Amino acid sequence: MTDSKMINKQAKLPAKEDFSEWYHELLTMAEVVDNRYPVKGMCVWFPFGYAIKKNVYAIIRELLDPDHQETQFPLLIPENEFMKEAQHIKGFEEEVYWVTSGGTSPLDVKLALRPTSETAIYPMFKLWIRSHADLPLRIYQIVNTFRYETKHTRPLIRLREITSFKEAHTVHATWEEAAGQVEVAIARYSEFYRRLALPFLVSRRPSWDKFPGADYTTAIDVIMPDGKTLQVGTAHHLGSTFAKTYEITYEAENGEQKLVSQTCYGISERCIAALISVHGDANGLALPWEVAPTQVAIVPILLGDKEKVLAVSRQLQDELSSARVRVQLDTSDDRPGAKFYKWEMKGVPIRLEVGPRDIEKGVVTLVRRDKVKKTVPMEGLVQAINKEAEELQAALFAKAMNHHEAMVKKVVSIEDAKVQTQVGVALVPWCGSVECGHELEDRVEANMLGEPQYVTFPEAACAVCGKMSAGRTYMARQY
Ligand code: 5CA
Ligand code: ZN
Repeated sequence: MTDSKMINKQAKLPAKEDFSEWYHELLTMAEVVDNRYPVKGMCVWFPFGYAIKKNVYAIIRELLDPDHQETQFPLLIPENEFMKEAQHIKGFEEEVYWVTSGGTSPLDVKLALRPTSETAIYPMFKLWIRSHADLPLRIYQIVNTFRYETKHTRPLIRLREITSFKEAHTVHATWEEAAGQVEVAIARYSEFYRRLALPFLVSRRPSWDKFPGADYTTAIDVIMPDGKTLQVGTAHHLGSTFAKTYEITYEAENGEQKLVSQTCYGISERCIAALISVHGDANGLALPWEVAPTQVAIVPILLGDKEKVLAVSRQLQDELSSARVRVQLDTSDDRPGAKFYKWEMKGVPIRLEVGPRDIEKGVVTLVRRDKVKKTVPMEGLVQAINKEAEELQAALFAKAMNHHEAMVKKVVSIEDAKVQTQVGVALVPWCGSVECGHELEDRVEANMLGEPQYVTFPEAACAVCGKMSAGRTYMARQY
């Protein structure tokens, strides 16, 4: 099923140290996405990659569904609605694809392909929201969006068609309540990335890098193997900017008409880019149990009584699938070595090898994707596998966390920040002024991710002006 004949299986993966090449090759060899589609910035999901995506987005849905409603809005946005919010237009106008004709007839009103859906959704919010009883309102959709990106495009990382844009939009009676929702969003995203065993940074983007139209933006970044950061989620406090533009008001309990406060927060398939990049290794993908399309691969070692080996393998397969484990029995003609290689490439968390001698002893050989190898009794196999899956999750996280921690260094000067951002993330004392911020970015030649959230620091001298403050900023080269 996942063993398609689309790709040459003999090829060897480049070293992970050559991150960019490794990443591109791996996406093809493991059959995640095919980048050969003849439109720049648009990729095809292989069925196997799509299965990973479904499992990953099932977690997002599970985390949002208790208090958000899933919905779907149209892809096309009329020019007059799109052009209403000035800051938003300024942020996106160079990135919008336009539909200008229907067949051979020019359209009266041009239609934008959504780069994100504020301007599609908020005119409808105006119609939906009447009174305080309609608030808070929390919706989300998972859709494709289009951005005419001019920076170098990369599969899953910088796309012109983002196929899996999860955007949540919430509406509140007060600014404070909306601020609380931003915290909720970050908490949900944090839980999401923990379940993917991925460490991350949370920071408040500097004012010049916030979402167009937002009061502020809080972002989540993952540190990639090459030390550059990937923004894998953002939550924006929109204040009443869009409420003013789209006249979204509600009747308060005292009868007064008031402007709403809003938030929006988004995640794209960049989360899968991070998952692949952080956990993958020289042998291919390494997928956390929860998102692996195949969780256990059984490889029969066909020596001696082959029928017996196959029969026992099938029995184990049945036992595992009745325990809701996603299991595949590999009965292809490949030699065992080729099968091991293939399942490792696909990131399968656990491989079971079943041979005649094991059967005699009532055991199987269990090999985890992190190379831990054990002999386990067939009796109680399901429990043993669940335990190994948990340990593997912890091991993946610990390995990722080691890398993450090694990648972040505190520095005191611009020179040290410059050195550190060549290899990772620098934590730099910053007084918080816009002037010092710009000067930092210019002289360090890296981006400011902004102020770390949920941590405090002792006073230190701003790396630019020397003023003492408790302020800090992360700096990094960004994808
Ligand atoms: N409306 C808001 C919140 S839904 C919004 O559009 N925010 S955003 O512009 O920050 O995008 C949300 C997330 O999508 C980003 O944090 C980033 O992780 C991801 N993203 C943005 N542009 C791209 C792109 N070209 N390709 C892949 N992912 C992208
Ligand atoms: Zn300063």
